[in-house]
Amino acid sequence: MTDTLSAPASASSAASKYSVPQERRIVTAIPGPRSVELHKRRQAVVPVGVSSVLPVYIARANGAIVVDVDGNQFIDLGAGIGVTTIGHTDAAVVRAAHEQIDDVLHTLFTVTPYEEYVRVAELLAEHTPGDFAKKTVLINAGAEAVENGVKIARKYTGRNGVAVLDDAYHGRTNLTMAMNFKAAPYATGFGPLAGDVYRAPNSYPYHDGLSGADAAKRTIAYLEKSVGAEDLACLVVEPIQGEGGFIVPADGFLPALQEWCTANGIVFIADEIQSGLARTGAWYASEHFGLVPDMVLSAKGIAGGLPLAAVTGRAEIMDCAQPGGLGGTFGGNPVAAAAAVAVFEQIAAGNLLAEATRIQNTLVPALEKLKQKYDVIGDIRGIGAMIAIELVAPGTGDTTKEPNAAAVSAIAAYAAQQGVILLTAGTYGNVIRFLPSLALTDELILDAVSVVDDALATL
Ligand code: PLZ
Repeated sequence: MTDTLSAPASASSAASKYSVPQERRIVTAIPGPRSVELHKRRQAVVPVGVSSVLPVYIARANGAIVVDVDGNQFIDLGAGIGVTTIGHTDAAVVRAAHEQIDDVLHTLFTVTPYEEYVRVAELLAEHTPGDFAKKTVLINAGAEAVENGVKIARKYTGRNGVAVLDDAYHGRTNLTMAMNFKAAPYATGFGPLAGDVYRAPNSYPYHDGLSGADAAKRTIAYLEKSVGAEDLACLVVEPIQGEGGFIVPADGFLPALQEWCTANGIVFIADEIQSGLARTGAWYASEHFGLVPDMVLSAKGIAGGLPLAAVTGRAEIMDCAQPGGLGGTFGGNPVAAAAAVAVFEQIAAGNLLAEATRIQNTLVPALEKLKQKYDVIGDIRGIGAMIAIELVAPGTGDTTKEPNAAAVSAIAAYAAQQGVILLTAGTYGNVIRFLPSLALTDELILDAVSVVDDALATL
């Protein structure tokens, strides 16, 4: 267990607490010689299906900076796809994990339990939206949280149907690959896919121009016609879609869907695996939309980089599963759970929700300036430390908004050479997402945006 806290992790106020200087520094070609060597070894023993965005091999990471084996320092605007939300190797998280390692590494909670699991469940009950009794099952990864959420919703409702939205991403397991919008690369050739999954139209304001109410009407009409509410166990939504390209739905869209779910006995599940845990300036992004989901799925940032995921839901729903029906060998591992407790404590003690808002307030105006200069930037959107730009073909921003995936690839490649790690996203691969850790200083934000500016200028 974590006991005492160190100084709060306020990024802007205490730069000196970092063990790695918070600056980018490129000292070799990218990738450097040692990375090239490691990549050769990897290619002999790791299948091509496991690809890497940038084949630089990382030796150390701290705050918002990763250091590769050749000594290059990168500004990390991906945070391991939204995992190291409170910063790489946050001191309090590392200390909590170390202490736990000395005490006990594993018992299996379903054989002989331990306090850390219970504490994480208490913290999730406290910080997920909704003022009612909640219970949590801990598992290892996001996809497993989705699997468990669906399985519990099916048992609770006695129904089979699972509704998801266009542009959604929910994982790489058999059920979740059927829930993703994109077949390639996630499902191509990996069938047969799970049945009883129904995909419905989304709210994507930049492209559909619909109000939230109209978009919800369309989604609901589609589901009522193509499945029927009485056959749906759950509707699973990402409050802000992650892999889909940080799509923020129009106001009122999600609350209307939730209202329809409640009226029809459908479990409303918020997949907050990417959007949750302080990412958007709230504990959970659902709060921005006034949503109180029946079930909330957490993973990624919850344990500061250790593997942990959670399904938190209304007690009466969660308790429908029979004893022995939920679990798994490593679910809620003591070290991961102790790290998660420290993450929750650091977010509260360091007022880190405000850091996400600070990042938005620095990053968005800087991107707006780029949008004035370059007409390939069609849209800037997102909340907190979850901001994206959508790139369109020149001259189409006010008309057809043609996806410009080539520009995205060129910008990401250029940025990597200059020491900035950028993640791409979007159904058409034409979105750059800024998903940094909350430790990212304003100085680093402006430095990274200047690199993106240069990249755009070279297009
Ligand atoms: N739900 C909303 O974002 C994971 C995928 C990385 P796991 N997104 C990153 C990759 O290429 O595999 C994600 C998500 C949302 C579910 C998941 C799945 O979480 O921990 O990767 O299983």
